[in-house]
Amino acid sequence: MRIEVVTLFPALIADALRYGVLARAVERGLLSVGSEDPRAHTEDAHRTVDDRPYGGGPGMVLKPEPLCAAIEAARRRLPAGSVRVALGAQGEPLTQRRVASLARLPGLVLIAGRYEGIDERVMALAVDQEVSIGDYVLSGGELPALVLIDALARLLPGALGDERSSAQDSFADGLLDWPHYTRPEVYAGVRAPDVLCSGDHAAIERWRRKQSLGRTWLRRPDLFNSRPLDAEHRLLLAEFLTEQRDGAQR
Ligand code: 9D3
Repeated sequence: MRIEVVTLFPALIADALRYGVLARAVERGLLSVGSEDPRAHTEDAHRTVDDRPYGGGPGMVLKPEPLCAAIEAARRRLPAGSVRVALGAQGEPLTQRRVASLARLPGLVLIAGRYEGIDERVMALAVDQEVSIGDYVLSGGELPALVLIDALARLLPGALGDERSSAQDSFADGLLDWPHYTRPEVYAGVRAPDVLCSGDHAAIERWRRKQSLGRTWLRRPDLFNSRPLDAEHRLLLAEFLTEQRDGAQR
């Protein structure tokens, strides 16, 4: 997959690609990420990329001309069928479903906004979709672009190595992860659950599914809105809640 990031801070993008799964995906040729700086497309002496909002008010707005020129320059480096995605607080929420759908594309232009935002005519003329990473206020679209790139890279075949599969991820099946433990068996006076040390793989799998369901029920009940519980899940959840209550009394 080819990605071009339109950003006033290209170094921020390049630095983040030097670590972990992202670095490996780039090294293996599964992912390539370039950037395009709107400032390189200015023509005035001050290299102006922003201006005061029509109608007044605080903050600045990204000017259309340099931004559109940068988006076009980025797009010319990408294959046909590439999509332009702006990262913006007014966008549709980023979900695993959207990540999976974007991961099938040959190329993406990611447009990171700064200041109060992007001139709306750019949104209409040069952007295909706008995506937000959640309901909190950030200072620009670069970190959200990196969040999206990270989530995309994990879905590219070969990016994770053989031992892990993105199909096993939390959210891939709509539930939170189960709790994880490693050695020592007793830490700070707390034992790891016996079942995990038992070698009984069926029992371990059942325990993990129960924990996943229970945690999702307690922490993210909203995830069940689009995923009704079947009879087996209801049984596991009832067990979880009973064990939890008994544990709390001890
Ligand atoms: C007057 C209100 N504005 C400032 C408080 C709204 C506003 C403008 C620009 C809020 C955030 C931003 C910059 N944010 C992003 O570019 C952004 C973002 C975010 O803030 N939250 C979640 N996802 C994203 S994606 C891009």
